[in-house]
Amino acid sequence: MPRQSLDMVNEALAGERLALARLLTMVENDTSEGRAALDYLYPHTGKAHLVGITGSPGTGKSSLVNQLVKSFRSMGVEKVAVIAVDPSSSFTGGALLGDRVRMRDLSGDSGVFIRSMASRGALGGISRTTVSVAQVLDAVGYDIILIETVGAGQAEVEIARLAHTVVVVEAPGMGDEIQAMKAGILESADILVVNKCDLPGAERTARALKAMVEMTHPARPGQEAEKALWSAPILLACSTDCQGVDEITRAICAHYVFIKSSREWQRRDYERMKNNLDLLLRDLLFQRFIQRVGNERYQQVLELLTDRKLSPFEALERLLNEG
Ligand SMILES: Nc1nc2c(ncn2[C@@H]2O[C@H](COP(=O)(O)OP(=O)(O)OP(=O)(O)O)[C@@H](O)[C@H]2O)c(=O)[nH]1
Ligand SMILES: [Mg+2]
Repeated sequence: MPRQSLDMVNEALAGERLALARLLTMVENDTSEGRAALDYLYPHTGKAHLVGITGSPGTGKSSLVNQLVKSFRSMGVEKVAVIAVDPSSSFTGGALLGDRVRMRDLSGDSGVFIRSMASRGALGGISRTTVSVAQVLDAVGYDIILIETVGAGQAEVEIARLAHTVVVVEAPGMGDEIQAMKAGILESADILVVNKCDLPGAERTARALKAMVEMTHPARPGQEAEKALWSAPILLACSTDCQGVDEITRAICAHYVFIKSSREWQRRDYERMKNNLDLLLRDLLFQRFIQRVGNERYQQVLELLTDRKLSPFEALERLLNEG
């Protein structure tokens, strides 16, 4: 690693915020220095509790994250980091700015570090760069890392693969039944929050969720023992006036204790590492393959495919024969 990068990494390890921010940019841009820094830092990872906060747009995730950070800090957690993954920002930048403003009241706290990042857009892009950024924050000593993503279908699944604890945030009056039908979300939720409980219909949403959870998590015989022991609590909160926030913090801590005392922590770590390695491998093999075949040839075959002159399997066969 170049001397300059090594200095930056060591400064970040020593708690220098500017060095950390620069390091994260390198890692996010996936530069060779960024990769070398991650290699160097990797032995320091594995301690942080990664908490995913997901849910439909506008349910109040950022507001809640803001309150959760304060709650963790007042409980005595020394270092809390936030990664706000914002798919919409690549188009407008607006939502990102909103988050910055909302989180401004945390910026005076030296125990808090906030990182907003635009998702890469590419398949698996959210998780790959987010995994790396989380690893850096873990390595430099952040105890809890809250990762906010907007739940747009695939994102919940990705966040579930990324985090130790998944908090799904819903809000009343957003088509409860339809929302709850997104069973994939409920499958991956460790904690469910009905935020905006100051608005009418919160209790009804909570009941609808409860019914859905009972349907998707029936206590089946033969189910993994660890899974059967944790049933996702459904908590009401109002993040604009702090109501119910400490209960969520406590539930997150209780889930931490649960996964640490069972085999869940290792299982999730393994899943996370495997998923990340598979993504890296797929990316690399694809890139190598395209290099060998040539992008032009790839486009030609793609055109034959779209013109219905080749079927997908025939296209595959042709590329493989040439690669
Ligand atoms: N009434 C009420 N409004 C809330 C509450 N929490 C957040 N809001 C408002 O809901 C709007 C969206 O809040 P955000 O925290 O940005 O929601 P988000 O889920 O992060 O939004 P995206 O990141 O864009 O998906 C804002 O206008 C908040 O002020 C709440 O508990 N009650
Ligand atoms: Mg947000």
